Amino acid sequence: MSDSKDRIYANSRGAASPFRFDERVASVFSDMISRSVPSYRPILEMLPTITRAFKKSGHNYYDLGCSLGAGLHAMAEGLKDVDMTAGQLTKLIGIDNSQAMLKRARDHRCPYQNLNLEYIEQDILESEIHLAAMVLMNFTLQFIAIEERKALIERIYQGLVPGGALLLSEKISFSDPQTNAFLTDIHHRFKADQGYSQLEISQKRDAIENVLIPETLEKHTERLKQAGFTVVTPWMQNLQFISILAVK
Ligand code: GEK
Repeated sequence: MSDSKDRIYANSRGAASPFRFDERVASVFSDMISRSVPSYRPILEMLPTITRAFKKSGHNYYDLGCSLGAGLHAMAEGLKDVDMTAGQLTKLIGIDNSQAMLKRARDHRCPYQNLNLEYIEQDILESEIHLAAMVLMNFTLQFIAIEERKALIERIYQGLVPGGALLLSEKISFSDPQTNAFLTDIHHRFKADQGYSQLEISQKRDAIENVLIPETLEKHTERLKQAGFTVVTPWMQNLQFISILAVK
């Protein structure tokens, strides 16, 4: 996994071109997301424990929008002592439509023999999800067009076995503009504390606008409940970055 430093927005770029998950971003992605999303590392740290709570041998574990595979490897850590049932491997499947991300993800080998790790280059709107004990969408739904989100969540629900879980992390918005303004200000201060300049912060904000579309927690909760999830609860929040556990 790369630990190159993110300097993509360090120099003035004129008019912002929209943010893309290309080779440049993939090469600094670990550093970029860790210094931009305050709950990213704590979520990965808890993932092995959460995955163990949904451990089922011979079932599938998906990471939709897996980027470099950090979430998939954290799930593998939680499943490292899973039993093999009649030779049936527990499968971990990472899906992403960025070739640059997957090229790097594939270089990172899984150390556990009882697990089968596989990466698929595909649009998650077209991916097949079946016999899933757990589906992770760690900051990916926010990049999917709003009108596509309901069908995707319903498809994930259909692909999960009863008792299976969706772990959904998202940047959220708030219906109250003052709350939005305060948290945005604190988030920009967090990024400055992580070493980003004001130019980097404002150029990244312009590039990501219209690419990352946040929704409110209420909207996410309503959609998940409508899809059929019985338990829907936030389990982690730091500023506007939230992670929700939804159980079928
Ligand atoms: C992590 N989960 O490190 N189909 C497939 N992949 C997509 C699509 C799509 N339609 N849209 C976006 N992506 C990761 C971090 S990053 C979050 C996830 C961020 C992919 C995109 O290529 C990128 O790799 C990922 O979703 C979003 O835990 O950058 O804020």
